[in-house]
Amino acid sequence: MRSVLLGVLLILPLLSGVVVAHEPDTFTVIVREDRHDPAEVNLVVNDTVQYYNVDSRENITHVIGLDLNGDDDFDDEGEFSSGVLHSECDWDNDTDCRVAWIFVINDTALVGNYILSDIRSDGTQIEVQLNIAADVHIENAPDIGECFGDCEEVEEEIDEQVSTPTDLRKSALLIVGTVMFCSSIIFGMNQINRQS
Ligand SMILES: [Ca+2]
Ligand SMILES: [Ca+2]
Repeated sequence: MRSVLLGVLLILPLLSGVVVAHEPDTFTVIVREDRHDPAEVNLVVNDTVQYYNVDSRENITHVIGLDLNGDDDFDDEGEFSSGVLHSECDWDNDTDCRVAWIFVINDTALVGNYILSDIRSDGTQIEVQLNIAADVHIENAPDIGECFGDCEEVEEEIDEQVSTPTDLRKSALLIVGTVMFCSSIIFGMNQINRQS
């Protein structure tokens, strides 16, 4: 049992090494009065993008998001947004005020190419691009059921482990039967010896 456990423990790092994960990155977009720098961002799932508003025009705020139905808001099904982004905040008096949208791409359902809208409080808007790719890097993964590494030994160990009570009972019966058979032969031979 112990050796089986050890075998499994030795195999686990091998299996986990098959899928090579992408190191999460963080991208920064500067939201300006007339444009975003950069205007297009390419991400992989688990990355983060942060949109910083530096448009310091008085009383002008930005809301960036996905407006799927083009009605100039972000409250419809499947839409998402930054919320209102100010260029500066007085956090002592307004803890909800935001100057940046930190968007963590932590869901594979977000994979896709999006045209986001940056809608300003003066009614103007621009479009920017956000491309999110799946984080899939499978390298030389064996087919299901295929062996890799030193698996012959492990299979034997697993076979040992999966001996069922029925198998054990059969073995016990076989041993008892053999012993009885041998005993009867010895007994019979003794009888023959005595008679002769
Ligand atoms: Ca909408
Ligand atoms: Ca709407």
